[in-house]
Amino acid sequence: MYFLHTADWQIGMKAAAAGSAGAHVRAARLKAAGRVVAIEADFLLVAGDTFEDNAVDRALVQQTGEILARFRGPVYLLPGNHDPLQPGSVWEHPVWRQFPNLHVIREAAAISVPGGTLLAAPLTEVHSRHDPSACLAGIERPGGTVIGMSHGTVEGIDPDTEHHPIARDAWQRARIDYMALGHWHSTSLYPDADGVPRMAYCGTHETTRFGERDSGNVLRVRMENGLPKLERIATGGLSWLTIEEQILVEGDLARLRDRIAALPANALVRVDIRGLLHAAEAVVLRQIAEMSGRFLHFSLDSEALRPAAEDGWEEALPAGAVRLAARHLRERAASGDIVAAEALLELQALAAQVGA
Ligand SMILES: [Mn+2]
Repeated sequence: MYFLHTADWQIGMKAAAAGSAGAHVRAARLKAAGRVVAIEADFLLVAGDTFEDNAVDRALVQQTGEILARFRGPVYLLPGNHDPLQPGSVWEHPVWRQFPNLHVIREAAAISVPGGTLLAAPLTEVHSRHDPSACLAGIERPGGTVIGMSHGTVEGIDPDTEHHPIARDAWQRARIDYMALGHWHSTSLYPDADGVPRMAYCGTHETTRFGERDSGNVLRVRMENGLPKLERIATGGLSWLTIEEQILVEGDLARLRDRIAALPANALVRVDIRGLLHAAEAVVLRQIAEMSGRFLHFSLDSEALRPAAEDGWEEALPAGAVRLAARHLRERAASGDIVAAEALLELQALAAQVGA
C-alpha cells in the first residue's frame, strides 16, 4: 500500500493577516494543491477541511475538484469540521460526481483501496466533544492492511477542545495499522511503543499563517507488513517569516536591517523589534520600515523600542524649554511611559531634521 496523506487545504480562507497580499496567499493554496496531486502514489487521502467553510465560492469548489481529479489514482475526501457533511454543504456540488476518481466519504464505512482497506467516517458538525474515530472500531473489515482517516484534536494538544477530540491510542481502538489525521496544521507524528508512527498529522500543504511550525508538507506513506513508513514531502510555496529581535547595543539594528534585506522577495515578513533605540540608529529604523515594498507582505512593530538611556542626545539641544521637555520625556520613558517614549523618539527625529 502506497498513498499520499494530505489535509487542511482550507481553500477559500480569507488570509486577512496577509493584508493586500491576501489574493496571492489564496492563489498559493491552489498552486500547492497542484503540486500535491502531481506526486506519485497509488491513492490520495484528504483528511478533512479541504475547504475553509461550506459557504465558499462554488467556482472555487469546481476548481478544487478539477485539481483533485488530476491525481492519477483514486482520491478519498473526508468532510472535516470546517466543511462538515451537512445539507447545503460543498459536498453537494456536482463536481464530486463529475470525475470517477473522486470519492467523498459520506458515511462510516470500510472502503477497498489499492493495497488494502480504508476506514473513515465523515464529520457532520462544526463543534463536537465526541471522538470522530470512535465509530471506526465497529466497522467490519476484511483481513490485510487496514488504515483509517479522521479529523480532530489528539488528546493532549488542547484539553478543552470542542473540535472533535481523538484518543491517543485511536489507531489501536480502531484495530488499524495507521491513522491519517487532519485538523492541526503542523506535521506531527505519534509513534507507538516501538517508535513506529501509527498516527500522524500531515499538516497543511501550504502554510496558513505566521508562527505555524513545520507546515507546508504532505506525507507519503508506504505500508509494509502492516508497518507504516513515512516520507515528508514539502509542497508549500510561501515563506511566512517572523523575526523577533531584542536590540541591545549599537550595531544590532544595522545587523537586523541587513538580515531583513537578504530575505527572499516572495516572503511574508513580520518584524517585531524591542529593546533600545540608539540615537545614531534612528535612521536605520527608518530604512527597515522602507523595506516594506520589497516583500509580498511586510509588517513592522517597533512600538516596544525605547530610546537608549545612555544616549543623552537631548543635552545637545539648545538650553531652555525644549531641552527640559526632552529630559522630562526621558524620565517618563525610563519609567515605562510608552507615550513619552514615542514622543521622545519623535522629538529626536525633529531635532535631527532641523539640525539642532
Ligand atoms: Mn479542522
